[in-house]
Amino acid sequence: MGLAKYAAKRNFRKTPEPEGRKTPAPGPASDPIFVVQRHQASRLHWDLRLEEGGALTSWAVPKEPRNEEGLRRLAVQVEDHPLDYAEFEGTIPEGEYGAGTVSIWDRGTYRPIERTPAKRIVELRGGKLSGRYALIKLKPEMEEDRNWLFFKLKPKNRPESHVPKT
Ligand SMILES: [Mn+2]
Repeated sequence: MGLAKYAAKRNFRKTPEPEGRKTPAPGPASDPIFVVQRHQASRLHWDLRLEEGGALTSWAVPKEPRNEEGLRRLAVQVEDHPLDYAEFEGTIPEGEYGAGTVSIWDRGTYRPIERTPAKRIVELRGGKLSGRYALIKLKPEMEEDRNWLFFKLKPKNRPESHVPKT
């Protein structure tokens, strides 16, 4: 998606949000990160962001995400954010895009399991969210449709559970 939309929506003389110019160099073979930011804007929501290809692919989740299998949350894809947005906490002033308070609700690394234009399967390793999660686009045939579902998957049977006890 690129970061042009992110920059176009914001006036960096007025918002404390990162401009996203610097690209933090990750260590060798480091796992990608994820963050969930609680955003008390005109409507409270949680912003889920996954590091993908040098930026943060982002979804706004209107209800608090839960670490509970099968509990589905609507997740509306929004513009990609720069990587350093993962560190951002603060107040976006009144009148600016996304005006309100942003705080980090959860963060960690994740393991990408599956990635298509309409699907993500990830193993999140956060403080609140941990385990395998799915993001599924509701209308994959409609490129402009932004609605996805976000939910936790049941854990896979461990291979050792099939080994007969001796
Ligand atoms: Mn937001």
